Amino acid sequence: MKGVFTALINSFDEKGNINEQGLREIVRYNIDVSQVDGLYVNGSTGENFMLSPEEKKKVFEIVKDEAGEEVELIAQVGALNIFEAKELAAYATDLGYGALSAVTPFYYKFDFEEIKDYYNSILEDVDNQMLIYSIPALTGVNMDLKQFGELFENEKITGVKFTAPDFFLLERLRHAYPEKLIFSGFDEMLLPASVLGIDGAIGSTFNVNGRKAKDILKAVHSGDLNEARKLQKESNDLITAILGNGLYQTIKEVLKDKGVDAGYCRQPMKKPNDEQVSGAKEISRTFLN
Ligand code: NAY
Repeated sequence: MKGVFTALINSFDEKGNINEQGLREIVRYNIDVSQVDGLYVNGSTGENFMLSPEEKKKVFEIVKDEAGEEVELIAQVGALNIFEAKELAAYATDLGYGALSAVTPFYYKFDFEEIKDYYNSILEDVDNQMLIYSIPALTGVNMDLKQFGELFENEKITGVKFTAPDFFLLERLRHAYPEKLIFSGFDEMLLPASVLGIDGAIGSTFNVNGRKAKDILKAVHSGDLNEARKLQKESNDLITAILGNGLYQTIKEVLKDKGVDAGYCRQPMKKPNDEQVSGAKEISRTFLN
């Protein structure tokens, strides 16, 4: 479980139903063209929190069927309904997912004891490893070094997907828990995170820019920081353009420009307007040739 993992985008048809063929094509593009080391399935980028439990299972199934053993697979199973989270954890484990991940419980202001209980409960009946999915900007849940340490006391919790621009905490975590896996979650900050010794990265833009992300990690590991800076600058030009044109819509439209049936987002996310469609085509041709 190391390297560059794509936070897999999902494909829906115009009515919002899962587009199985499109999802398969997205998986293939990530493996064959973006050449990532693994896929993070049913995360934020997969529009997970707008899916029913049955749809989440269907996505786990399709992705596993298409990817087989070609790349590592992480199943994001976090849900406010603890029974659902446990069921999804068992389901993905039976399918052969190499790791689970669960977003910190959100919306209600759960205290830390409740958060700890959530992770321990998800894991109690399942034989798999878990990466905590920490994304304070979207969940409002900020955990400190000591709290991560308490969660890590459960041996099945083998690491964290760290989606926060907090390099102080990232360094402290790396230093305090050298045996735990740390995946950084902001693609635009891959270089500074990798200098601090992360094990890998999980990101949305790797759907289309996975190879360059791998090259950034390679450059850092070989000590070529000038090359790493150049590649991060190029990636950030792309990421700036994607964010300015609408994140998920643009990734899908870029994939379509590459011949992948990436479909649409699910309501309440909007369909892209004409300007976004042409903007995405330009991004595809300017930055991703
Ligand atoms: C997920 O579960 O899909 C992720 O967390 C992916 C991580 C992304 N974070 C968010 C908030 O979307 O890849 C990043 C992000 O899209 C990228 O860095 C651009 O800001």
